[in-house]
Amino acid sequence: MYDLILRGARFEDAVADVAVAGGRIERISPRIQEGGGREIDAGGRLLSPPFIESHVHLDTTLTAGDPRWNESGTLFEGIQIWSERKRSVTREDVISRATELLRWQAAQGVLHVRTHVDVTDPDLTGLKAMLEIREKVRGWTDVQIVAFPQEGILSYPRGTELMEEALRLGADVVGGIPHYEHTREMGAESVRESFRLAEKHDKPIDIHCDETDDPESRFLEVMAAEAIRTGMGQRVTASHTTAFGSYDNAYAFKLMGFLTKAVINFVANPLINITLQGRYDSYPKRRGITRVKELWQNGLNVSLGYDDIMDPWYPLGTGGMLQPAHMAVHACHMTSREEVTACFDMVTENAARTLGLEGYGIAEGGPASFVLVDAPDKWDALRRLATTTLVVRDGEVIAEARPAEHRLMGETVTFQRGTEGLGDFVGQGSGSGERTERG
Ligand code: 17E
Ligand code: FE2
Repeated sequence: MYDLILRGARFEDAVADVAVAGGRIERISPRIQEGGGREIDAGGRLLSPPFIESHVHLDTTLTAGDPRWNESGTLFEGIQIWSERKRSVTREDVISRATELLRWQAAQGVLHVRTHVDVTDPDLTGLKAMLEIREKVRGWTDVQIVAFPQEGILSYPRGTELMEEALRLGADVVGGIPHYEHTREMGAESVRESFRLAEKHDKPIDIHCDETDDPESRFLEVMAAEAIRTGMGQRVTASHTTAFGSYDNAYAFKLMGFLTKAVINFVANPLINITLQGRYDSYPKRRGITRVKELWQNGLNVSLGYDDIMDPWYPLGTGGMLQPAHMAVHACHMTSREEVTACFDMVTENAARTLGLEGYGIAEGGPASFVLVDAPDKWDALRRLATTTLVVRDGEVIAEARPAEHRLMGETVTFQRGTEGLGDFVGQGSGSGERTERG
C-alpha cells in the first residue's frame, strides 16, 4: 500500500505512474496496479524535480518604494537606497518579508533557495534573522545563506570581521563583491580574502563578480586562478559576471579557456541584469548579461536566479523560476529547441549542481520531492510560462494550483500547440488534476 500515487505523469519522454511511500519514490512504472492512500491524476503533465532558486536576496525583498523608488534604475542607486533602508531593518521586518517570499516560491514549486544576505551591518540583524528563518522553514523548504558583503569586504569598516562573525554564526556560503571595492587592487585582494575564509571555514563560495558593464572589470580571472590554485572549482560560483558580456572577444576567448580549467559554476540573473545594466549607454544599449550561451556551449555549469523580487533593484516579480528562464531565452538568444530546454534545466538540475545538492532528481528510492507543471514538456512549460499545479515535498502534498481557465464565446482556449509531443497531455479544463481519495 502506497501513501500517494501519481497517475500518468510525463517523465523522460514517457508517461508513467509514480508511487510514493514513507517520503520516498518507491516505483516509477508505466502502470502501477496497486492503489494508494491518495491518488492524483497528473493528466500527462510534466513531472520535474523541484525548481531551485540559486540566487536571490531575501533580506531586501518586498521593500520596493521604501524609503524611495530607484529612479535611475542603476545597481548603484539600488545599493544607496538599501543602505538607507538597512538602518531601520529589524529582526521582525526581515522575518516577515523573507518568509513571505519563501511562501511565494514554495507555492510555485521552488523548494531550494540560496539567498545572499548583506553582512555589511555592524549588528548583522538581517543575517541573524535569516538564520532563524532557515531553521523555522526546514520542514518545507531548504535555505542556504551566503554571507554577502554588499558594501565591500575591504572597503567597509571591519568587513572581514563581519564576514567571519557571519560564518561563525552559521552562514553556509562565503560571498564577495570585488567590483565594488574601492580600488582594483582591493577587488583582487577581496577575492583572495573570500577564498581564505572559505578554506578556513570549509565553506563553498558564491561571489557577486564583475556586475558592471565596465569591460575593465576583470575579477572573474582572479576567481578562476584561485579556484585552480585551491582545487575548489565545483564549490565555487561566480554570480552575475555581466562584464563578461562587454569584454573584447580576444580577452573573452582566453578567459573561457581558463574557466574550463577552473570548472566553477555560474549564475546569471537575466531579469535583473537586463534591467540594471546598460543604464549608462545611449544607443545601441548593451544587454549587460554574461555569456550564458557560450558558457553552456563550453560545458560549464550555468544556473539562473531571480535575484530580486520587489526591492531597490527590481520593482516587479513573484519568485517563479520560469520567469528568469523565459528572460534567458530572449536576452541570451537561447531559442533553438535544445536551448529552450536547457534554460529549463538552468532552474532545476544545473542549479542543484551550483548549490551542491545531494539526492536531487526523480528516481526510485530517492526522496519524493517533485512538481507537476501544466505542460507536456520543458519547452512548452517555458513557452506558456505554465503553472506549477502540484508541489510534493518528502511525500507530502504542500501546494496545489489550478491553471487559469480562458473562455472565449463559450469555448475553452488552451493555448496548446497542435504539434508533436502532446501525447496524453490533457491540459487545462477537462478535469485534469482532479483527485480521488481512497481508503
Ligand atoms: N546587490 C548587488 O550588488 N547586486 C545585485 N544585483 C543586487 C543586490 C540585487
Ligand atoms: Fe545578486
